[in-house]
Amino acid sequence: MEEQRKKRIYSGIQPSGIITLGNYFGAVKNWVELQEDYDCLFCIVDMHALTVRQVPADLRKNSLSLVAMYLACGLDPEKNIIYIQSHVPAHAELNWILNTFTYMGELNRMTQFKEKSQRHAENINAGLFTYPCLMASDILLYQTDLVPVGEDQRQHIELTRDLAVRFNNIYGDVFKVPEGFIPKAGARIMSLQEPTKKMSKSAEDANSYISMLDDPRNIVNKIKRAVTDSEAVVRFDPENKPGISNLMNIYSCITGKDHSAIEAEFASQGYGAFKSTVGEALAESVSAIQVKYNQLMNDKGYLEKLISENADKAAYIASKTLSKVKKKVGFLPK
Ligand code: ATP
Ligand code: LTN
Repeated sequence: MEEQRKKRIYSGIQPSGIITLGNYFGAVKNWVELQEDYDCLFCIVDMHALTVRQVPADLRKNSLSLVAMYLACGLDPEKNIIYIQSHVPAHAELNWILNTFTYMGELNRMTQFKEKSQRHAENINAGLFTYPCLMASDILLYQTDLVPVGEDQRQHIELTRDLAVRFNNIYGDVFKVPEGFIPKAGARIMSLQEPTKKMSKSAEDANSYISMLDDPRNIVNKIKRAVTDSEAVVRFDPENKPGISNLMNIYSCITGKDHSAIEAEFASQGYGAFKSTVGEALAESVSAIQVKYNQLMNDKGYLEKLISENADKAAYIASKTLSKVKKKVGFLPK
């Protein structure tokens, strides 16, 4: 029997800082689990990162660092195409075309746009507004089946699906209509200081997030300082106890234990003991990743060669979809 082609996965992270525990549990950890069964592309979306002003040297540094982090977390560079978005011009080209198929009203509804325009009131640029069109281009260029992301990206995936269907209805079957894949645990890790907001790598207060490169002692301290409540009972109740529930989610992601098992484990203990256990467990798993990360960062030549080769592989796949699209919309062949 003919072997069936594996389904394709596509996902990406912005090199807008060092990735946090939220990016790890919401995205990368799941990619690692899925990589065996799918044909995967994992992108460093540097063009998306430009929607917020970046220091050029830092953007370069963060981009290469994110490549190393992907590998350190367990993505296999032989099995997956790990590459930099700006190395493949097809993303920008499809983005333009999809802009012309997206309505202002659709983009106006995006909660990420609303949230980021509040946070960056001095720079509400057109790129921030059309950000979801570029994300749709990333996904649709590769005829993606599945997009593993955190909960905050659900709305963008819906828009991507709408655009694919809209385009296909006019021009025939050009794009595969992708599905989102949002994990059960870890899809929304919250800020340690304001547990009703999501943890974000570009937040101002470094105590609000745990960076994957934080010193292990600092991780333990940040968890100790995490905002909780005064009830002193370890109980899962995101509405009334967002801080404790967030720490329970984090602990659940590390250990695989469910909420009721965690409640039982800490039934007769206060928050102090619970926080130390979570902090220590976290510090241990993050420092194992850091050891690999540091080794990889000592061989920048290897990382640069990898992304250069992978850009060619990605560009080849992307070019097939892009040529089809150009033909359909009526561009004259060269
Ligand atoms: P920024 O702060 O620069 O906006 P971010 O930390 O929100 O960045 P992204 O690069 O936008 O991260 O997201 C990369 C991936 O991580 C996406 O799949 C996103 O859904 C996931 N993710 C981001 N934050 C969290 C979180 N707090 N919990 C779970 N998943 C998250
Ligand atoms: N918008 C995403 C990052 C992103 C992405 C993608 C995720 C850009 N392109 C394609 C999945 C597939 C975010 O997390 N902010």
